[in-house]
Amino acid sequence: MTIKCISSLILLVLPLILAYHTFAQPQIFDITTYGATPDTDISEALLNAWEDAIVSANESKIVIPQGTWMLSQAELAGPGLGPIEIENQGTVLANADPNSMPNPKAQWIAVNYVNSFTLSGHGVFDGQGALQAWATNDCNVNRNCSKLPINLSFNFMNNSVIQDVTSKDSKNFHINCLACMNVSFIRLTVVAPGDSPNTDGIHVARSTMVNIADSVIATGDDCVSMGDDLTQVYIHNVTCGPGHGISIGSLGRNLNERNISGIYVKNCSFIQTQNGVRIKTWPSAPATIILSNLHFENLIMQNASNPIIIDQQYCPWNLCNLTSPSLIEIRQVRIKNVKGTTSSSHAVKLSCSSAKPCDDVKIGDVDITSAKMEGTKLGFSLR
Ligand SMILES: *[C@@H]1O[C@H](CO)[C@@H](O)[C@H](O)[C@H]1NC(C)=O
Ligand SMILES: *[C@@H]1O[C@H](CO)[C@@H](O)[C@H](O)[C@H]1NC(C)=O
Ligand SMILES: *[C@@H]1O[C@H](CO)[C@@H](O)[C@H](O)[C@H]1NC(C)=O
Ligand SMILES: *[C@@H]1O[C@H](CO)[C@@H](O)[C@H](O)[C@H]1NC(C)=O
Ligand SMILES: *[C@@H]1O[C@H](CO)[C@@H](O)[C@H](O)[C@H]1NC(C)=O
Ligand SMILES: *[C@@H]1O[C@H](CO)[C@@H](O)[C@H](O)[C@H]1NC(C)=O
Ligand SMILES: *[C@@H]1O[C@H](CO)[C@@H](O)[C@H](O)[C@H]1NC(C)=O
Ligand SMILES: *[C@@H]1O[C@H](CO)[C@@H](O)[C@H](O)[C@H]1NC(C)=O
Ligand SMILES: *[C@@H]1O[C@H](CO)[C@@H](O)[C@H](O)[C@H]1NC(C)=O
Ligand SMILES: CC(=O)N[C@H]1CO[C@H](CO)[C@@H](O)[C@@H]1O
Repeated sequence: MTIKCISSLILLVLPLILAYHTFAQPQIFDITTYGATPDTDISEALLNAWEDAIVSANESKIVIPQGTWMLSQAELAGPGLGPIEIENQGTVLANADPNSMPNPKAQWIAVNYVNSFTLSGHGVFDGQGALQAWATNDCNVNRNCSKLPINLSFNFMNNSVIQDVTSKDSKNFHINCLACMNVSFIRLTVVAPGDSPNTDGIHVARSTMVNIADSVIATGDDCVSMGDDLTQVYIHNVTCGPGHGISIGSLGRNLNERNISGIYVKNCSFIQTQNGVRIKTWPSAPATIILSNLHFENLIMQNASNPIIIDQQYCPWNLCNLTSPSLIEIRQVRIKNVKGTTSSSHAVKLSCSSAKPCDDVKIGDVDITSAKMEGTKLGFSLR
């Protein structure tokens, strides 16, 4: 009786231990077992590994081993049955010529419709934008430009983490996150030269609960740019520079834009950047949305041109009509503890809309001095 009882207990517990064990050990999908070799395009091997991983109910891990790999393009779509990780230990190179990508209008690597996804490893995704693509990227001056691919594109993604990887020399935006919910970008390195066009570090829009933390972003455009329809965005301990700073906007040009609320930029440094934190909206533009609950705290500026700027007359290269003001309303802005130096003559520049004046803006403990005239403390520019 006792023996029978113990043995049935073992029979009951053993599968639980095995089940726990298989859950704790992810199933590995190494791209080299899918035929990836260093001198050929690994896109097919990666896609085949992905197809196997998403049908696995267990936790799965796709491994890109150490070495240099060529990847023409990959669109990895879920949903998967279980959590999926891609660990990049190597250097993944894009084709230098954007027109040699199978679909030049699509992203380089896109991961769409997944829940519980992790991108990890200390590898590099190298867009090789410098070789050919940047010369043709004129989206900064031409509204009708041909769009180059974004390097790493994450869309419709929930409860996921992108960590430790490096994105280098993207042909266009480095990383974007559209329609993401609870996605964290941690310990990333983004590098591109200060004069590379439109190479925004991380662009987020139409998302909620996005964390960007402990990252170093050096690029030719915004380090982080935020589009419309965002709530609960936390940007902590990001070092930006060179680059155009951390920006909300530009907004206003699209009538279907939606509100932004709850942006927290804290403990960030801006080194030789064009801006520190910036909110930019277009005049003579149709959108009437509200940007509220915006917090900028504990920021260090090292010769940033515009440490804090609200620019509701954002109109680069005269692409708009300044006579009709922006219709976007900015309210509940908190700016606290901003220190350092600027190359300009102001610490804070507020250029609010005459149609929708900024409301409830509180600024405290701003200590910015001129980088040119040492020790000269600077104040506000209001217009
Ligand atoms: C996946 O896990 C199940 C139990 O949870 C196990 O039976 C199966 O063998 C695992 N598959 C692989 C490929 O590890
Ligand atoms: C992400 O969450 C949203 C909202 O809960 C849900 O509609 C969507 O199906 C989820 N996506 C995935 C890929 O799980
Ligand atoms: C935009 O560019 C496309 C092709 O590149 C062209 O067909 C179209 O006419 C252009 N539109 C405008 C408004 O210039
Ligand atoms: C957010 O996602 C992480 C996994 O990346 C998960 O551990 C956490 O529970 C999620 N938070 C919420 C509120 O769903
Ligand atoms: C801030 O980020 C840097 C770069 O990733 C990291 O080395 C440092 O430890 C982080 N600081 C804190 C307080 O987490
Ligand atoms: C923006 O917020 C306002 C005030 O909360 C609300 O009335 C309006 O409908 C919102 N607009 C959109 C597009 O969600
Ligand atoms: C910012 O830094 C301060 C002091 O170094 C620290 O107390 C605080 O927890 C940090 N905040 C965030 C959100 O990292
Ligand atoms: C700008 O808009 C105003 C008022 O709508 C209009 O009178 C003017 O002609 C426009 N200017 C240009 C250059 O389009
Ligand atoms: C500050 O930045 C300006 C350009 O914005 C540059 O000309 C100047 O040399 C920089 N000064 C210092 C002290 O780095
Ligand atoms: C997103 C994106 O543009 N990534 C670029 C990253 O770099 C590769 C290589 O050039 C490009 O193809 C991608 O377009």
